[in-house]
Order: sequence, then C-alpha cells, then structure tokens
Amino acid sequence: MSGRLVVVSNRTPDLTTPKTPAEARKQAAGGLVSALHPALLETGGMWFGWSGKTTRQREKGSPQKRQIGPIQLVTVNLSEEEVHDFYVSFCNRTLWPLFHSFPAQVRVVSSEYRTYRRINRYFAAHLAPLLKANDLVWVHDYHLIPLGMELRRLGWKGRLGFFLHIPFPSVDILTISPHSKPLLEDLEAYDLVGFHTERYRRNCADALESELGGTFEGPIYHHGKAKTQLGVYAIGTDPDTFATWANSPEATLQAGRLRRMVRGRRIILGVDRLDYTKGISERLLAFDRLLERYPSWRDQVSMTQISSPSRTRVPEYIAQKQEVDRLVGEINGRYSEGDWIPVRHLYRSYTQEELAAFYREADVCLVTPLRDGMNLVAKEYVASQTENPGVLLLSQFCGTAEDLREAVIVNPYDIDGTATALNRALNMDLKERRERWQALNKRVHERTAQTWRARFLADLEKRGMQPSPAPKRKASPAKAQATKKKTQSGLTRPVPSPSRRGLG
Ligand code: ADQ
Repeated sequence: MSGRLVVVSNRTPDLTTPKTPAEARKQAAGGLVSALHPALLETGGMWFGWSGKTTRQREKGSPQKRQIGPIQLVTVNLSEEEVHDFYVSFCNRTLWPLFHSFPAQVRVVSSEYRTYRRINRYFAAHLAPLLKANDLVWVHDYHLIPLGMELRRLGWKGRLGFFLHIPFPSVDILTISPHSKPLLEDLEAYDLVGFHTERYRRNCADALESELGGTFEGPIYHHGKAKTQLGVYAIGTDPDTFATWANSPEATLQAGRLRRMVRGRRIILGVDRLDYTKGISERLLAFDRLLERYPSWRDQVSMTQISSPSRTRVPEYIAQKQEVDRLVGEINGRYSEGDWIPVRHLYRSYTQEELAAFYREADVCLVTPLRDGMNLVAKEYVASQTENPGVLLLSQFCGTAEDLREAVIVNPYDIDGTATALNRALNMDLKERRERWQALNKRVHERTAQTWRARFLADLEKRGMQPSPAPKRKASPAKAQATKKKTQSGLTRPVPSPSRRGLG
C-alpha cells in the first residue's frame, strides 16, 4: 500500500493493552473495531475519532495524540449536548432505524440533524491539518457520512474512501428522512463508497439516480464533476484465529465447564450487542414456541443468550433490555423444573477468545437479526466449529445470508417457522451438519477481515489516479481562510502527477 492509512470512525478502540493483531482480536467490541483494529496494527497509520469522553463545552480542549505501537491514535472530546444530539439522537435514533428499515422508529428533529453536520465539520477541522498529501483516508459508517465533503471543503484533494457497515435501505425508506438528499450529496465527495452486499449497493445507486440525477458508467457514478465509485466488499472475520482459540486447551476446559453446567443438555446459543435490530426478543419467542410445540425438548435443551450492553443511554435500547429480561423471566417461570433453567441471559461482554469456547460448544447458533448489515457472529461461529459441527440458523435479513447459503435460513419474524427450523437443526444428523459446515467454512475462509480491507484499499488506491471533483457547496470565507493556512499539512500543496493528488 502506498501512503499512510488514516482510519476515521466515530468511536475509537481502547488501544492501550493489545500490541499484536492476535491480542487485538481478543478484545471484545463491536464489528467495526474487531475488523479494523488488527488491520491497522499490521499496516500502521492513524486512527482518528471521538475519545468516548463527554466534557463541558468549554473544556473540550484540543485533540489528544498518542502513539501506541504502530498506531497514532488521535481523539477529540464532545460535550454533553453534542453527545446527546449527535450520537444518542441523530445517529442512533434517526440514521440507525432509517438505514435498518424501521420507519416507525425514525425521529425527525432538525436541530439534531444540524448538530450532526456540525460535529462532522468539527471532526474535519481537527483532522485536516494532520493529513499528509499521500495519505489514504478511510471514513467509516453512518456517523460520518458528511465528513468527506467537509474535508474537501477544507481543501483535501487526496484519496478518500467511505465504508457503510450497516444496510443501505431502499429509496422509499431512505426518503422518509427530509435530510436524505444532502446525505446522498455528501457521498459524492468520496472516490470510493463500499457496501457489504450487492443489494445495498443497488439501493444506493437507485437513490443517487432518482434523488440527485446523474448516471452510472460501469461502477462509477457521474454527477456534475463528481465521480464516485460504488463497490461491494463483504466484511469477514479472522477464521484461523477463531479456529485456534476454539481448539485451545483453555477453550477445552471452558467448554467442559459449560457442558457440566447444562448437565449434558443440548446448547442453543445467541451472541449479540443488545440491540432491537438483532431480533433477540423474536428469538426468545421462537425458543418458547419450540418448548411449547415440541415438548420432548423440555429438560433436554438449554439456551444461552450472551448480550453485550450497547447504547445504554438510548431509550429504545433501555426498553429492549427490559423486554428481554421480561421474556427470559416468563420462559423460565413457565418451564423451569428441578435443575433445568431453560434460558440463561448473560448481559455482559466477553473477550473474543472466550466467545470462541461458547461457539465451539453450541449445538445450534441462532443468528436471527431483523436486519443487519453483515453480522460477524455467524462467521465467527462457523470458524470455531470442529469435526462435530453445530448448526447455524441464519436470518434471511442479514448481509451474511448472501454469503452463507448453506446455513438453515429463517425469517425471524416468523416465530412458528423459526421454531420448526430449530427443531430441525437439533435433529440434524452428523453427515448433513458436516456437509453444511464444510461449505460454510470454505466461504468464511474466502472472505475474511483481511481480504475485505485489502480489496477496498486496492480499489481506493486505483481511484487515486482519477481527477478529483470540486465540492459543490462553497466554503464560508472563514473556512477558506483556515484552508489557506493549512499548506503545512499537505492539504493544498501540489504533489507530482500522475496521481490525482497533484491534479485536483
Ligand atoms: P455490529 O452490529 O456490532 O456491527 P456484528 O457484525 O455481529 O454486529 O459484530 C459484533 C462483534 O462484537 C463480533 O465480533 C462479536 O464477536 C462481538 N460481540 C458481540 N456480542 C459480544 C459479547 N457479548 N461479548 C463480546 N463480544 C461480543 C456492525 C454492523 C454489522 C457488521 C459489522 C461489521 O451492524 O452488520 O457486520 O458492523 O461491518
């Protein structure tokens, strides 16, 4: 890779402990961090984002810079009000439900949208002076859609990519938001925009054409001076590391403990961030339906749901936690007998190494989101199986379902159907389990976190040879002044052709 990699995401990981990619993978986190952190440890570079700290407005201070191993971590603080309006509200109560096609939950509050734009400007203003002409800037996820446009306004002419980790909805859903058009315009600032699946790419292409006009020549969208390539880059996990963990002596010990705890009963497993899009309630209802319709499974099967606390300040997530607690209580109240507790809900995070032992021991893994961009848990489960593999039950509504077709595919809204599929999975013979797993495991090894990153960055580097579009909206005089001062950073300094960095 030519040039330094600069990753920008809303949240940054805790970089203080891990020193190697394998150690980074051990740390529990959301999907974005678990895929990117090991990558940056391999390539080196800068990671820029919010510190996760909330301060008073006047105490925000300047960006904090720390060099941790090969990664330079640069973080900015946000004030209480900004965290509320930007992160809690616009990101997680407007964009998250909108992009996951939950229209009834989408909040439309213009002041929150304005804060979202302001925070993106604030990120850009602190990031721009740190950029060097040859950098590859890779912006991540829905929190930062306008960041690219803001960097361009400040004079950044270098390579600029964006990856969306969540689904891209159909244009009918997207346009529920009165702010969808400027968000689409923001995408025009990027050289390359990546999605997990062809369906999301197509949804975005449709929205660009119908809402903004413009046309596609092959993968490249042309609109005025903008030339933005859309591409599909399915994210994956690191299957070899999961396989090593799952077969380690520690995992064998932990798995033995788990078996003893359930007294040899069959194990059904769910692993998620506690999020209403993950379908945890529907999954519990399906388990309840299994026990009701197939009573022979009572006292023979135990369900373990591991939920990591997530977005605990957002009202919908507080309500989801209460609903899960209620459902677990109801199922256990209805069916528990003697030493059998049907559902255990572990509301905490584990390291990924610890998760591998759970995966290995589970007879069935329920990955049944109502909507999910990709879903890494499904791939981690497959990678952690051994010669006596379990069965993956997979929602048709996650990106992973395009990849892992040999899983037992279910519609998570169909509680009866999921209960029937669960019964089938629990009865599946070894031959069929092995055949399915071998096909799935092959796919999981073909599309890893590493291939995802390498393919995206290779395409972004190629886009670097194209001339750059000028931003459509004008910078204010104050910003133009700020831009002039930034020649030191390489923002406006010309560099030799033929790279676009010298042409734009
Ligand atoms: P997430 O919504 O966070 O990611 P997912 O892809 O499943 O969803 O990743 C979750 C990660 O967190 C996994 O690596 C898993 O091991 C870990 N995790 C989950 N529960 C845990 C627990 N209780 N303890 C510890 N670790 C836990 C977003 C999108 C996804 C997309 C990813 C990556 O919503 O659709 O797949 O980004 O692009």
